[in-house]
Amino acid sequence: MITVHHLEKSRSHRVLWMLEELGVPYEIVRYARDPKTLLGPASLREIHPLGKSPTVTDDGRVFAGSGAILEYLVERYGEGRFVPPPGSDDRVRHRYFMHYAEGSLMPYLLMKLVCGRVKSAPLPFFVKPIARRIADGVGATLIDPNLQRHVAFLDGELAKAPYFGGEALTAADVQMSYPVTALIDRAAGMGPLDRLREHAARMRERPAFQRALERGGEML
Ligand SMILES: N[C@@H](CCC(=O)N[C@@H](CS)C(=O)NCC(=O)O)C(=O)O
Repeated sequence: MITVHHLEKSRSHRVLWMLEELGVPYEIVRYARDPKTLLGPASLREIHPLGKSPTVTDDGRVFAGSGAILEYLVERYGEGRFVPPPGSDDRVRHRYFMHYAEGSLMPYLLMKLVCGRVKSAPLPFFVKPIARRIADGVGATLIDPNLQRHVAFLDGELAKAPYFGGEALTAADVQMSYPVTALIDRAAGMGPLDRLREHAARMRERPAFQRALERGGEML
């Protein structure tokens, strides 16, 4: 039996959704975030040294990292589903978005989140304006211009094909669901979000996505 080590409101939703799409039975071990720091508990480090979620165990093997987990699940249980045919243009696009989600887009979304938290952190009054200035500076010079480019890029990609894996739903749409949801949440005013919103709504309507929400709770 597959076990998903599931941190509340996290990237781990993607793994539950993928398993629901595949129709593979699984059990969930739940972890709560620290209400102040939002970090996961130390007990996650007993499963994998990095202590991150999602982490999955299957047949005595331990897997961490959503992209690697999704690829493993599709390869082992997909029977050819959720990945475009080898050698096709869609396969190239699918692979790109499997890596782009965590490798290219998430770092800016995480920086945006951290800078927002720095600005609202309970700091001594004389430090607060300095911290705010640094966070605003990083936002204006690094984070926001990059997020604007990502929004424009993703809008263009969804104009070419309805899915991140091309013409049909693949694991790339599952992998992209978390950063797309975070982008819609954090990138208001940074460019055209309509196609991204439409994609997110279409994914959310899927019965498997809904079942994952019922079992694991909201992702953000
Ligand atoms: N690149 C990893 C990132 C994993 C990750 O950072 N997960 C977050 C939840 S979204 C986490 O475990 N945070 C808790 C912590 O850092 O203590 C993946 O795609 O799985």
